[in-house]
Amino acid sequence: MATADHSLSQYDRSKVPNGKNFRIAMVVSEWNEVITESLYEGAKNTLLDHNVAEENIERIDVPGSFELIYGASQAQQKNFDAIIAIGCIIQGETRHFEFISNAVAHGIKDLNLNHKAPVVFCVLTDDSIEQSRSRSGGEKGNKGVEAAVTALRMIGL
Ligand code: DLZ
Repeated sequence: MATADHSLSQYDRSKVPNGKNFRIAMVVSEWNEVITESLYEGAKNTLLDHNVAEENIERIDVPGSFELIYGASQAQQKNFDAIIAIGCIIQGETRHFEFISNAVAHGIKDLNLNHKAPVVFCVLTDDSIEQSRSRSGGEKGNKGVEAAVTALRMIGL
Protein backbone atom coordinates (compact mmCIF):
# COMPACT_ATOMS: atom_id res chain seq x y z
CA MET A 1 0.00 0.00 0.00
CA ALA A 2 1.12 3.55 -0.65
CA THR A 3 3.45 5.53 1.56
CA ALA A 4 4.89 8.98 0.86
CA ASP A 5 7.42 7.64 -1.65
CA HIS A 6 5.29 4.84 -3.16
CA SER A 7 2.80 5.07 -5.99
CA LEU A 8 -0.86 5.06 -4.91
CA SER A 9 -1.42 2.45 -7.62
CA GLN A 10 1.09 -0.09 -6.30
CA TYR A 11 -0.12 -2.90 -4.06
CA ASP A 12 0.42 -6.53 -3.20
CA ARG A 13 -2.15 -8.55 -5.18
CA SER A 14 -1.74 -11.52 -2.85
CA LYS A 15 -3.42 -9.52 -0.05
CA VAL A 16 -6.54 -8.70 -2.08
CA PRO A 17 -9.52 -11.09 -1.81
CA ASN A 18 -11.50 -12.23 -4.83
CA GLY A 19 -14.29 -9.71 -5.46
CA LYS A 20 -16.73 -12.22 -6.99
CA ASN A 21 -20.21 -11.67 -5.42
CA PHE A 22 -19.18 -8.41 -3.69
CA ARG A 23 -21.54 -5.44 -4.11
CA ILE A 24 -19.87 -2.06 -3.97
CA ALA A 25 -21.26 1.49 -4.17
CA MET A 26 -19.18 4.43 -5.31
CA VAL A 27 -20.37 7.89 -4.30
CA VAL A 28 -18.79 10.44 -6.64
CA SER A 29 -18.56 14.21 -6.06
CA GLU A 30 -18.99 16.48 -9.10
CA TRP A 31 -16.70 19.23 -7.80
CA ASN A 32 -13.35 19.08 -9.65
CA GLU A 33 -15.01 16.57 -11.95
CA VAL A 34 -11.99 15.88 -14.16
CA ILE A 35 -10.15 14.61 -11.09
CA THR A 36 -13.04 12.67 -9.54
CA GLU A 37 -13.74 10.93 -12.88
CA SER A 38 -10.12 9.71 -12.99
CA LEU A 39 -10.41 8.49 -9.41
CA TYR A 40 -13.67 6.71 -10.28
CA GLU A 41 -12.15 5.06 -13.36
CA GLY A 42 -9.11 3.94 -11.37
CA ALA A 43 -11.30 2.45 -8.66
CA LYS A 44 -13.77 0.80 -11.04
CA ASN A 45 -11.07 -0.79 -13.21
CA THR A 46 -9.38 -2.16 -10.10
CA LEU A 47 -12.65 -3.68 -8.83
CA LEU A 48 -13.27 -5.28 -12.24
CA ASP A 49 -9.70 -6.56 -12.26
CA HIS A 50 -10.44 -8.37 -8.98
CA ASN A 51 -13.60 -10.00 -10.35
CA VAL A 52 -16.27 -7.66 -9.01
CA ALA A 53 -19.13 -7.93 -11.54
CA GLU A 54 -19.94 -4.70 -13.37
CA GLU A 55 -23.62 -5.02 -12.40
CA ASN A 56 -22.57 -5.18 -8.75
CA ILE A 57 -20.97 -1.74 -8.89
CA GLU A 58 -23.41 1.13 -8.33
CA ARG A 59 -22.51 4.77 -8.91
CA ILE A 60 -24.18 7.57 -6.96
CA ASP A 61 -23.35 11.14 -8.05
CA VAL A 62 -23.48 14.04 -5.56
CA PRO A 63 -22.85 17.79 -6.11
CA GLY A 64 -19.78 18.23 -3.88
CA SER A 65 -17.59 16.48 -1.35
CA PHE A 66 -19.73 17.71 1.54
CA GLU A 67 -22.61 15.65 0.11
CA LEU A 68 -20.52 12.46 0.12
CA ILE A 69 -21.62 11.94 3.72
CA TYR A 70 -25.33 11.91 2.88
CA GLY A 71 -24.74 9.89 -0.30
CA ALA A 72 -22.78 7.27 1.61
CA SER A 73 -25.35 7.16 4.41
CA GLN A 74 -28.09 6.48 1.83
CA ALA A 75 -25.94 3.71 0.34
CA GLN A 76 -25.67 2.16 3.82
CA GLN A 77 -29.43 1.43 3.62
CA LYS A 78 -28.95 -0.73 0.52
CA ASN A 79 -26.78 -3.53 1.90
CA PHE A 80 -23.61 -2.96 -0.09
CA ASP A 81 -20.52 -4.80 1.10
CA ALA A 82 -18.48 -1.58 0.93
CA ILE A 83 -18.85 2.03 -0.12
CA ILE A 84 -16.16 4.21 -1.67
CA ALA A 85 -16.55 7.98 -1.25
CA ILE A 86 -14.75 9.86 -4.04
CA GLY A 87 -14.02 13.59 -3.91
CA CYS A 88 -11.41 16.25 -4.52
CA ILE A 89 -11.11 19.30 -2.27
CA ILE A 90 -8.60 21.90 -3.37
CA GLN A 91 -7.26 24.66 -1.15
CA GLY A 92 -8.75 27.99 -2.18
CA GLU A 93 -8.65 31.42 -0.63
CA THR A 94 -11.52 30.75 1.77
CA ARG A 95 -11.72 28.57 4.85
CA HIS A 96 -14.12 26.31 2.99
CA PHE A 97 -11.22 23.90 2.48
CA GLU A 98 -10.81 23.20 6.20
CA PHE A 99 -14.55 23.17 6.90
CA ILE A 100 -15.35 20.74 4.10
CA SER A 101 -12.29 18.51 4.57
CA ASN A 102 -12.89 18.16 8.30
CA ALA A 103 -16.63 17.61 7.90
CA VAL A 104 -16.15 14.90 5.28
CA ALA A 105 -13.45 13.11 7.26
CA HIS A 106 -15.56 13.14 10.44
CA GLY A 107 -18.77 12.25 8.59
CA ILE A 108 -17.19 9.24 6.95
CA LYS A 109 -15.56 8.20 10.22
CA ASP A 110 -19.01 8.30 11.89
CA LEU A 111 -20.51 6.14 9.14
CA ASN A 112 -17.78 3.58 9.71
CA LEU A 113 -18.53 3.48 13.41
CA ASN A 114 -22.31 3.32 13.13
CA HIS A 115 -23.01 1.08 10.13
CA LYS A 116 -22.03 -2.34 8.86
CA ALA A 117 -20.39 -1.62 5.50
CA PRO A 118 -16.94 -0.02 5.52
CA VAL A 119 -16.81 3.42 3.88
CA VAL A 120 -13.47 4.11 2.19
CA PHE A 121 -12.10 7.67 2.14
CA CYS A 122 -11.09 8.38 -1.46
CA VAL A 123 -10.99 12.15 -1.05
CA LEU A 124 -8.01 14.17 -2.24
CA THR A 125 -7.31 17.24 -0.09
CA ASP A 126 -4.71 19.13 -2.09
CA ASP A 127 -2.99 22.50 -2.36
CA SER A 128 -3.45 22.72 -6.13
CA ILE A 129 -5.07 21.05 -9.12
CA GLU A 130 -1.59 19.92 -10.22
CA GLN A 131 -1.20 17.96 -7.00
CA SER A 132 -4.62 16.40 -7.54
CA ARG A 133 -3.73 15.44 -11.14
CA SER A 134 -0.59 13.77 -9.86
CA ARG A 135 -2.65 11.64 -7.43
CA SER A 136 -5.47 10.72 -9.79
CA GLY A 137 -3.50 8.90 -12.46
CA GLY A 138 -0.35 11.04 -12.67
CA GLU A 139 3.13 10.52 -11.31
CA LYS A 140 1.97 9.60 -7.79
CA GLY A 141 -0.44 6.95 -9.12
CA ASN A 142 -4.20 6.90 -8.63
CA LYS A 143 -5.88 7.11 -5.25
CA GLY A 144 -8.90 5.40 -6.79
CA VAL A 145 -6.83 2.22 -7.17
CA GLU A 146 -5.78 2.44 -3.52
CA ALA A 147 -9.42 2.96 -2.45
CA ALA A 148 -10.69 -0.06 -4.41
CA VAL A 149 -8.00 -2.30 -2.93
CA THR A 150 -8.83 -0.97 0.54
CA ALA A 151 -12.55 -1.70 0.02
CA LEU A 152 -11.86 -5.28 -1.06
CA ARG A 153 -9.52 -5.87 1.86
CA MET A 154 -11.95 -4.41 4.38
CA ILE A 155 -14.78 -6.65 3.12
CA GLY A 156 -12.45 -9.60 3.53
CA LEU A 157 -11.69 -8.83 7.19
C1 DLZ B 1 -18.12 25.13 -1.88
C2 DLZ B 1 -17.02 24.20 -2.27
C3 DLZ B 1 -15.70 24.69 -2.37
C4 DLZ B 1 -15.33 26.12 -2.15
N1 DLZ B 1 -14.71 23.89 -2.76
C5 DLZ B 1 -14.97 22.56 -2.98
C6 DLZ B 1 -13.92 21.68 -3.36
O1 DLZ B 1 -12.76 22.05 -3.56
N2 DLZ B 1 -14.24 20.38 -3.53
C7 DLZ B 1 -15.52 19.89 -3.35
O2 DLZ B 1 -15.73 18.68 -3.51
N3 DLZ B 1 -16.53 20.71 -3.02
C8 DLZ B 1 -16.29 22.03 -2.84
N4 DLZ B 1 -17.30 22.88 -2.51
C9 DLZ B 1 -18.70 22.35 -2.50
C10 DLZ B 1 -19.13 21.68 -1.20
O3 DLZ B 1 -18.56 20.39 -1.06
C11 DLZ B 1 -20.67 21.51 -1.17
O4 DLZ B 1 -21.08 20.85 -2.34
C12 DLZ B 1 -21.41 22.85 -1.10
O5 DLZ B 1 -20.94 23.61 -0.02
C13 DLZ B 1 -22.94 22.64 -0.95
O6 DLZ B 1 -23.23 21.92 0.25
